[in-house]
Amino acid sequence: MAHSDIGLIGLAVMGQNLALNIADHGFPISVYNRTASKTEEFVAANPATPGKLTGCKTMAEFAASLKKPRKAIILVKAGAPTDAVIDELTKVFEPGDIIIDGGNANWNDTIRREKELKAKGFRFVGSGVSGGEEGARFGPSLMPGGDFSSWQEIEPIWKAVAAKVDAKTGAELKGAKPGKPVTGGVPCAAYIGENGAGHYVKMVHNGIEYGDMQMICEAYDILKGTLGLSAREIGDIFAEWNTGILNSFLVEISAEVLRQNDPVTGKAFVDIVLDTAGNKGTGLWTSVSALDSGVAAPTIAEAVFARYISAIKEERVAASKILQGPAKTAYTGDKKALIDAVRDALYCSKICSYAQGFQLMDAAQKKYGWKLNFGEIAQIFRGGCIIRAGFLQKITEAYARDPRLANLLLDPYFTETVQKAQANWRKVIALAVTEGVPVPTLGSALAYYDSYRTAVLPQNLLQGQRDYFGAHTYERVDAPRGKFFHIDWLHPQRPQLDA
Ligand code: NBP
Repeated sequence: MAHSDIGLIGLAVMGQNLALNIADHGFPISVYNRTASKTEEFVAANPATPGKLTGCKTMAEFAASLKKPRKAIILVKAGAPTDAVIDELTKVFEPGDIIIDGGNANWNDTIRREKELKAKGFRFVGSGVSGGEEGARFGPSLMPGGDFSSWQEIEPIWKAVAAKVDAKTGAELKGAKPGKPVTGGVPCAAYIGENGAGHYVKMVHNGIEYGDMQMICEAYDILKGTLGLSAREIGDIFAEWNTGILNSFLVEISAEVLRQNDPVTGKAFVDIVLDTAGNKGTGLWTSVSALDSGVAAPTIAEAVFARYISAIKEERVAASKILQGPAKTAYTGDKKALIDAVRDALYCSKICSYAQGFQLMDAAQKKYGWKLNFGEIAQIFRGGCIIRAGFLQKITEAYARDPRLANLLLDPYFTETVQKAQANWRKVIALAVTEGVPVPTLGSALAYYDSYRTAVLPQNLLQGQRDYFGAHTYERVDAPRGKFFHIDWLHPQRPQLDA
């Protein structure tokens, strides 16, 4: 029997599409699903893929069908199901074989699994897979982390199936069809780092995605709330923005969603969608990681909170009958100028949100000893994934200019862009606040920018408060950093050096 190059476990949406993508690139692949009927149906529905699809009824059959060292991708629900599948694989695999988790695992789980599997002689890769169903089918963004020798084994497959971008412009190469994948270009797949690095970067990608989505929603809300524009009119504005610096998958699909009519009532589709958002937890993980790491990522966290507050619909409806906002006023200024200002506010806020995400990854690499290549990470985000956007090329270029850039805002391109656009950004936030339109992410991004660019923040007073009630000590502007003082608040004329 001819052996498969690789195997895949878990034939739900992601697994089926990734398996077909791998097979389309000519790699023979074995597939296994806990519910065997799904395997049979899947193989029967795809009889003539360029790389042979082999359906397996048992784990033992699956292991026996693979070339050695065996490679298996797990695409099942994250958490306990992934542990269960790993456990079963270790019973049929041999030391040296490679187990790859392509699910949305928490990076801490990936670090734990890698350690446990290494002790048993297995190699483990935690690979972020971004792009949803379509990305998995025609080119996802892939963020593998783990043992480097495993990466060398899977690299040809990862680079073949990943999305591709133009080497110069960074634009995604499109047009893949079943059996006809795109060729050429730079693959959106690169080794990220050891153990949990791939899943960590994928998680931050998702946190950034939360921020992008919410910021676009706030831009829509401002245009609706201040100019009274219809969903279709805002859709047209977004479609135009998508041809410029805001060019991105999320702006593109937002335009389409806004221009869509509800098939039942004929009304604008968004006007019949209930305004309560769910989440699957990766934005929460990103925010918790930021808080744990002592990194300011307020825009990403605000995007998570915005979903939470949206979810308490009944409470908000009740509150809306009690709590008054400002009286609505008709906008009397230049409408075109305001639309341009909202575009600028969105772009500046996006820069701040990404600056936060990249600072978070920087803190993680220091904590875990990873060596992250931020220019390459921005390049990987350019194709296949949900946050793909023209502006990521600017990030790649910024890190090419300075791989140790402390904050994206300090790169000359971003410094100048925000400098030029900040008057518009401030005008939009001021208008939103005056009109009572909530802008948690756009507003927090501006507060982040103002905090980051401010040499003296009011935390001098805060340290005074802390020293007063808790003897937490303070540093002085006229003493070296690291020397701590305390005032005896009962006799405040006698400052003391804290021992
Ligand atoms: P799901 O996350 O819905 O998982 C369904 C699969 O898990 C089925 O194949 C199911 O088998 C299998 N499974 C479960 Br549940 N418990 C199992 C167990 N104890 N042992 C063996 N198999 C088990 O699938 P998905 O939406 O395709 O996502 C797969 C992974 O990819 C997840 O980690 C997800 O977070 C991640 N991801 C998803 C997306 C997306 O857009 N959906 C994007 C990026 C990453 P069964 O058929 O026997 O029930």
